[in-house]
Amino acid sequence: MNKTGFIFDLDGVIVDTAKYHYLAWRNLANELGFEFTHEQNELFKGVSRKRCLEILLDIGGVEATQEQFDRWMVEKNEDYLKYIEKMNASEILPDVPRVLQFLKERQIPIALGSASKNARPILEKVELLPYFDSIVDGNNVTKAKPDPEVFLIAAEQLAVRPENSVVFEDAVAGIQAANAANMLSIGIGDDKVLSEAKHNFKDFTEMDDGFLESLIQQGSV
Ligand code: B16
Ligand code: MG
Repeated sequence: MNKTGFIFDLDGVIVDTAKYHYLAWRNLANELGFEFTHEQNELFKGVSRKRCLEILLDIGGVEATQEQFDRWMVEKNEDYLKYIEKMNASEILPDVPRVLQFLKERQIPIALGSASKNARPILEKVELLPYFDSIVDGNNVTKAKPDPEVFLIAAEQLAVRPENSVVFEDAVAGIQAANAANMLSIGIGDDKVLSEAKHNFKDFTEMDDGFLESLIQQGSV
């Protein structure tokens, strides 16, 4: 019998840290003399910090030396961490604890698969860390989503096969990574944006226990 494993993205699936990333990137853009809009922030979802800064500097038409680039990466993250510091369990997205609890009660292995290098402190802040059997984040990968690396490592750590893994993702690159890993991709958010996902939900409130049970069964044959 093959076990099913569940892999959760962090930002946009478990918590909405995109708003804090936005504030920190906007502060940096303003300091460099240009505007950064909510719409532009959409391009940053699921994208590594380094790639985000490259895109930001492109938007502003700013050329940076390596030393400036490195300094702005640190500056943005220090600013972001000031917002994260104030987070608590009230910021968990709707019904995430119900789903985690449902899986935990059935002893289903659970991993995090995130691009963020701040994943662990965020999970600690919102008191969800104990649910996770494995954390794979920006500190453990060499290739960013849509490369499947992050999810393949997560499945390996859970000792489940990729084809028996379920991935919850809010970013196009994340859905592509899950599909490339031969996992079952579930889009959380706008189904038009996440049209490559196998299933789509606006959020976890739309996902009932029967559906979760069917996901568990898909790997256990
Ligand atoms: P950090 P996810 C991603 O998280 C965010 O969506 C993305 O906007 C961010 O740039 C990236 O993490 C890196 O985050 O600066 O904290 O290392 O959606 O993959 O959980
Ligand atoms: Mg995300």
